[in-house]
Amino acid sequence: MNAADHLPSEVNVATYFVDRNVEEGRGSRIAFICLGDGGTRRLTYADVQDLANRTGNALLELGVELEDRVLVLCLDAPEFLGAFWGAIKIGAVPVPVNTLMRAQDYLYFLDDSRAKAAVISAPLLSEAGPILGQARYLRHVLIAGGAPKPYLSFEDRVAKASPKLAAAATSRDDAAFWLYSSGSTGFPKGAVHLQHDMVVCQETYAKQVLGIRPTDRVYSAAKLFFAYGLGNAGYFPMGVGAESVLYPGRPTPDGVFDLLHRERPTIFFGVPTLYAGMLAIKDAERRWDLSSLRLCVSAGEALPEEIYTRWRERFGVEIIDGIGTTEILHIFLSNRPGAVRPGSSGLAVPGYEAVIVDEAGLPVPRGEIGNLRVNGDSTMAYYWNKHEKTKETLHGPWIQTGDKYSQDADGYFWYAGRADDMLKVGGIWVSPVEVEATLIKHPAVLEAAVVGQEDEERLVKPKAFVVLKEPASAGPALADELKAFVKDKIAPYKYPRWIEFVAELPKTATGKIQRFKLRTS
Ligand code: 3UK
Repeated sequence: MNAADHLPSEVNVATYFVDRNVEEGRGSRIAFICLGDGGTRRLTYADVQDLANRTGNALLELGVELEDRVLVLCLDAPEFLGAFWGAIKIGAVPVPVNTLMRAQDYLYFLDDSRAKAAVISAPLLSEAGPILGQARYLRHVLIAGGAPKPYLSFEDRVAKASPKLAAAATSRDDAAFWLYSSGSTGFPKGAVHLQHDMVVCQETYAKQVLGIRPTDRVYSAAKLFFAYGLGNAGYFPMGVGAESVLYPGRPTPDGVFDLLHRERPTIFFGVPTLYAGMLAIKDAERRWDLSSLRLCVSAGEALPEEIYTRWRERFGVEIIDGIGTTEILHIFLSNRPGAVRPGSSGLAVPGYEAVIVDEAGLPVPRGEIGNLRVNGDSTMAYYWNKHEKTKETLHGPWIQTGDKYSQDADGYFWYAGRADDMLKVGGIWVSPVEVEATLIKHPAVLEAAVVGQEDEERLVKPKAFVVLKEPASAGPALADELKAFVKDKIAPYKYPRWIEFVAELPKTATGKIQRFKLRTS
């Protein structure tokens, strides 16, 4: 799908996803069911419009202007919706960021994006608070859910702001929002998405693969700050006036079963690690009623065939595996409901083309492994301030995803690993280089190499090979200490699940660690 053929040149995407629901008579329908410690809050489509308008006006009053970035460090709660859609409606650019990161990561996001304002959920302030004073361009911080001094209260500002707001006259090709994507080396890259990108994902994957409709109620365990969750729980249901259940807490297997049982969604979006964790619960199919589900979706990393089969046997519903990236915004290769080829990533989503190319960019013969390239109109415009990375990634209308793939005789795509050393752990990026750099900070460690290793569910987790300064100190106690050390220093999900002490690491003649020699899977 080419957005230019479907959208007028002047578009503000908040009008499409927020205002249109009210204009078309869906104002009194439920849009979001926001679960939380203080009870459940239901927002109608009119409430979402009111919240977006007021938040947009509150940002305008603080001096946020067209094209200014607004950091969105929010849980899956109303403030995310207000900040995201309010910023877009005034032509500013929301930048949702991962709520599992550490203070130094937030300082980088703030300085790299030059965000003038930030909206932060109160529980995340303990991590981000210490660096807010150091951010060079940040002028205003709105805290939702209780603002300690000197911060502004999101709720107070929003309550006082006008509920009337005309959308800024942005073009179809103006920046609408950014999402950060991590690489194996260097800092995360801000993928700049345009006003039309969410509309493209809505019209292609959401409508044509999921067949999303107004009677659906969705729940996504992947949070709104991920490109995956933003579509699943945010703009997909909004695009058709459906309902979305938002839960601000951590999605544990038990907790998710409870939620599915109680809230009765029709579509559930998860990641393979979560499906594996849920399958590990004995008698789950007798303890919880999942009969409301018409579809389950998996993305973030490849879904092993075994998980697909066991889930269908026990819960009677299929898991549709599809691959998406932050740069392409959502899923572009996917299985189809009723026509799943277990273990594969399926076929190209209508509106996208995919090819597998060699190192010279030429198509490889059918059946051979090569680099995946995708052509579709939801692809980012570029990486912010990362011109070289942009050129390596974008090739005219095509984007190289960094994945190795092959295609079978029927055209199905099969994942064959990454072209770089990056790991997907529970659907979230882990850079081996960052974990190694952290391990080396421990006084006992001389050198470290981190690779992916499959666990008993065939899902990849980080494993560290460590050379000690004093080899005699090797043992389970030191291994535990190193794991805790990494958890304390960087985002905890990145810690190595296994540590193997070795005498030396395989290296090239120039001293570069050969991670591929340490990989067993
Ligand atoms: C890997 C998969 C095999 C692959 C995402 C759905 O995961 C998303 O975006 P990210 O930018 O990561 C992208 C990378 O993750 N991957 C994702 N899904 C699969 N590998 N099978 C899969 N089904 O390496 C890809 O390049 O975090 C997922 C929707 C939107 C997204 N952004």
